[in-house]
Amino acid sequence: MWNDFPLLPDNASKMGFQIDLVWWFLVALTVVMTVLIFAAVVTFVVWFRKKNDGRVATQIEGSTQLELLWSGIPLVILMGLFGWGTAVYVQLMRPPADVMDFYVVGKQWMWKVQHPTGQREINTLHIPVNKAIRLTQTSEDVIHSFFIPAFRTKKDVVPGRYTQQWFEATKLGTYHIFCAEYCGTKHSQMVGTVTVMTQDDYQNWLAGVVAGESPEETGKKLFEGMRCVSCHPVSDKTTTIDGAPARGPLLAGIYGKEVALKDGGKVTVDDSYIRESIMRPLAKVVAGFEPVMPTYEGQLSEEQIIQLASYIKSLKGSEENSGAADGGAKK
Ligand SMILES: [Cu+2]
Repeated sequence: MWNDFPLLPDNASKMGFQIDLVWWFLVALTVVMTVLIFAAVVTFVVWFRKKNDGRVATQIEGSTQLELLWSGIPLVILMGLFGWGTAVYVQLMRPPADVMDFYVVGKQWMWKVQHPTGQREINTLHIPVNKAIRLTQTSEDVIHSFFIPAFRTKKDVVPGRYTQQWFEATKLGTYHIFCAEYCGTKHSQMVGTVTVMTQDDYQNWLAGVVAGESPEETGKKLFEGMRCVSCHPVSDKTTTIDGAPARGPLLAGIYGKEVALKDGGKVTVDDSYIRESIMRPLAKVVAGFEPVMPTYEGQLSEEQIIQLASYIKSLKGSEENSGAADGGAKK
């Protein structure tokens, strides 16, 4: 019967054990301290109960040794815990280089997922085992939170920005996806499953789903359809496809680089910056260009913005020209 109510959910991810260890240590520390404190309270209540035996209270002036001891020991334990927790957190924030990029869009009340190869699914997520998976997530309406208890990962899904989380499943099986941020009347039904498959099964699964286009391919079409190409060069040229001088920065090879801004600041080109530049182009104008780009707010869905960003990410610049877009800022 107790197996029906496990203390912790299944642990099916690479980081799960380390996260659990920190958690168990915290629980154990809390239990030990609580027991010690309550034992002391009860003992002293009984031991020092007022008795009519004529004893007079003595004044105690404090003890430097004791003070040092009961400040020093907790300091060491808590700083250790801080260092340990930080080390695990840093790993959780830094996916390995060969990570697979999935996109998640939350909306009331469903999860829309797109695979790197273009397949889409709703409220289910199929992934290969022993492969690092990164989710880039955003919301079409309110704040949601994408939570896979078995992987010990959870990250808020926020409208107007991208959040990311990564995990590597280590155990085949099907696990719960929950929305962990109250998001309206059907919040409790905003659930799904993640299915961890062998590499072969995953390939078969992909083959069985109508792939559609990859985010990059759709992004390319959008980029041309929305006439982004009439201002932004996409190959290593300083002119647009029409041969006119570029009114916007060269996009080839720009992803992941730091660019200098008109106002003297700097920004690293990532999905968030691309999103901001599409929706609020005047917020951070690249040095050397005029603030002439119109906003595309209301004209693109979150999925389309993700597709545009994936396309821009896929544009590789050649070495000698890759500094042209960023005014020579460091690579
Ligand atoms: Cu939700």
